Parts: sequence; C-alpha cells; structure tokens
Amino acid sequence: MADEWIKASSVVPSERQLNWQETEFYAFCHFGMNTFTDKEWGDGTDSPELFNPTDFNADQWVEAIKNGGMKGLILTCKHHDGFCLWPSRYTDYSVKNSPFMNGQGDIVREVSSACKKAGIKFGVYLSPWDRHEKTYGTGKDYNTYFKNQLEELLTNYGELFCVWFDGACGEGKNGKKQEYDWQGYYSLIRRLQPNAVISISGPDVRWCGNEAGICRKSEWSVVPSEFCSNLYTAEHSQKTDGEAPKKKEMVLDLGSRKAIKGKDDFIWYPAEVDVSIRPGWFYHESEDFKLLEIKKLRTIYYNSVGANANLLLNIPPDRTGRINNIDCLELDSFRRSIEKDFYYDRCENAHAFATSEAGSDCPAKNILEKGGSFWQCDSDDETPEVIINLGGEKTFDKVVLMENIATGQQIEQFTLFYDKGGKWKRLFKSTVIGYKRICLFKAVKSSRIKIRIDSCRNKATLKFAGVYMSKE
Ligand code: FUL
Repeated sequence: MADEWIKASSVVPSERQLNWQETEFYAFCHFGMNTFTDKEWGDGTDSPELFNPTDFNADQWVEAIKNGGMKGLILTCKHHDGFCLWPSRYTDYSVKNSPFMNGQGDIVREVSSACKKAGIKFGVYLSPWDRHEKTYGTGKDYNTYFKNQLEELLTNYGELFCVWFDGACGEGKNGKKQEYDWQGYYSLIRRLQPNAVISISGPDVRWCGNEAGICRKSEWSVVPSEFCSNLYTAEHSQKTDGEAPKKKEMVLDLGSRKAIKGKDDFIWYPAEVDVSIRPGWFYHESEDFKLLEIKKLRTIYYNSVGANANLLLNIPPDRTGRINNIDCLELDSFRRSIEKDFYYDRCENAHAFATSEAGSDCPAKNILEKGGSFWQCDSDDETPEVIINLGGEKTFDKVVLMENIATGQQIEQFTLFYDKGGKWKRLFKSTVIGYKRICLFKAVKSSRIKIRIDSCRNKATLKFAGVYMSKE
C-alpha cells in the first residue's frame, strides 16, 4: 500500500467537529438521583420522592461555569439508574413524580434555557445502560424506548452541541444484554440535531481512554477507523461501581506513522478528556474538601486543551440544586490563574516570515492574526521554518501554536528556538500540534523566535502563533 500517512493527511474534520473543537473547555454536570442517595451508581430502585433539590438555580450553575472559563455544559439527563431529569412521556421514573416543584419541574428545560440566556452551549448525556427500565435487555423494545427519549431531548430543548453516550455497563457476564441500535440513534440525531457531535460511543469525538485527566503525548485527531468502535469503548469503560478506568489500559499511540502502518482507512476522531473536579462524578458532602488542587487542574488543562484535546470538566451540583460554593471558588481561581498566564501578549508589534509560502493567499503574517486565514509552506520545503520578530527584546514563557485543521492535521514534530545573542538556541520540542499546542517553558528574553517544522505529512500550516508572558 502507498504510504499510509499520505492517506491520513487528507482526512479533514466535519463542520460540527470543527465547532466542537473550538469549544475547548466545557462542563459536565452529573446531577440526579445519586445526588440525593449519596451514590455513584444507583440501581434504579430509589423512589422518585427522594429527588428534591430545595434551592435549585440553573442560572447559578451557568454563572459558576462561565466564571471558570468554560464555554458549554453537558447535563446527565438520565444516568445508569434510569431516573429522568425531564418529564419524559415514556416513563414514570422522572422528575414528574418527585417533590421538585410538585412534579411540575423540568431540570433539562431550566438548564438548557440558562445556557442559552448566558450564551454558552448545551449538550445532553443520556445513558444507554438503564437499570430501571423493564425493557432494558429486550433489544427492540428498549431501543424504541431509548429513541423516544432521545427524540424528546433532541426536539424540546433547542440547539444541542453534543450528545454524549457512555460506554459504561455494569451488567457483567450474567446480566442483561442489550443490543443497542446505534445506527438508529445516530440517524435520529443527525436528522434532528445535525450540528451536534456524538461523543464517546459515537463517531465524532473519541474518549481519551481514562477518567484521570490524562491524554497522550501525541494526541492525533486522525486515527485508523477501527478505533471508532463502541465495542472497543465499552470494553475499556467502567464495569463496576467505583472503579474508574485507568491510564495503563490505554493504547498510547494511535496516530503516528508507526502506529498507522498497514492500516488503510482513517477518520477524523479527535480526543476529549473527561475528568471530575471531585473524586466522584456526583456530589457527595464527604468530598467537599477533596477537590482537585488548582495545580493539578492546571496540569490537566495544559495537557488537554494545550495538547490537541478538549477538556470536559465535571462540576456536580449539590443537594440544594446549586453548584457548591467550594467548587465555585475553585473555578474562579482556576480561570484567574489561566488569565494571568496569558496576561502579556508579546506579539503586539510582531512580524512573521517563513522559508516558504504555498501561495500569496497564505503568507506567514497570517499566523499573527486571529482569523480564518493561515500560513502554508510550499510542497518542496521539507523542514519549513517560521520566524517571529517580536519588534524588540521581550520576556516570555509560553508559545501557542495552532494548525489550520480544516485542511487536516500535518505536523508530526517541531522545535522552537529563540535568538540568544544572534544565535538560535533550542527552547522547546514536541510532536503534534493539531488544533492547539501550548508550549510552556522557563521564561527567556529575546527579540525573535523560530518555529521549525521537523517533520510533517502534507504541506504544514499554522493558523495562529502567539507568544505570552505570565503575570506574577
Ligand atoms: C462512566 C460512568 O459510569 C460514570 O458514572 C460517569 O458517568 C462517567 C462520565 O462515565 O463511565
């Protein structure tokens, strides 16, 4: 077969995947029966009477999430226990039989409206595994039930940016076996919400493979199509209560030339890192003082958003129906810390030059503008270089690079240099860039930096390059 990487280089994202990628950092809200029973996995037998948030306020959730720097929210409309946060016509196991607003309430409505009002995206999590619903395990009947519920969510709550399907199932060998009608679910979503990505057990967004907030050193968005397999995802997902999937079970290289050798079908399947701000996914008072440390959260952020993956951070609302003040404070300090990191923009008077340009419509100067345009090297330039002249000596400790992924992912390896007394000195070296790579290093002072693309597939592009210094 011809070189696999040539084939891989021509794979591009769909419009919905591009929009999703730009969302970068968004919240997961695990809220439901487990919030009130202090569990992580309910078995579907807890009475709806128990669901009773006394001070529910979706605007407060959205305010806290926005204040954390997040641009979207995915709500667990139904978790494994089967309890629905909206008054579904197809089951009694929902908010309509709870004391919440005397059975007149609809959490999905409240949260989706709050997101819309505040200008952030809204998405739904609907657990395929359902421990309450009697038809679960029957095949066709459950699929009809599931599609009916899906349709309610897809039609009654405005535009969705994501439908998130979990791969988890704790039925075990001797439990119920449900054959999911995945294709049926997907076509319903495509028809009713064509702009929504289908994540995890779905064709648009790939689960990074663990719940510890770790992604690969080289997170390729183009991978062999066999990695888009619900069976594979299910095998690696959670199977018992309280035992989250570990990093060691992950395949560590999905997209390098070595990893794709011998494969002939590739897809755009970008990574998402999902992790909870607390040890559990649902709120437990006992975990109020066990939040991820800011330092750890920052590391997760830079290793995901800064390494070509999106970050889905779980913030579980508490029993009052609000995001606990402890989590709100943490989100606030986190966002402030990231803002400080990018406080000084060192490219305000910069100029950019490249060893080659593919055409007059893609000059190097495009990388200094945050717009739709980009730089692309010429096809015979094997190790293209871009030089950014900062317009004077500047101190900096960060470089942000973005490829123009609309034309595919090309860069396999790059090195950054800075000018030290007229000589190029190595500053940073890494592998893929993709949508975004944030390079962190010890502050240096210089008037020029050089980006050398050591290896790429098709003609390298850069859509953006930024140089920053943090504020003390
Ligand atoms: C897992 C589930 O079992 C957890 O409860 C949680 O919803 C997490 C996001 O996915 O597989």
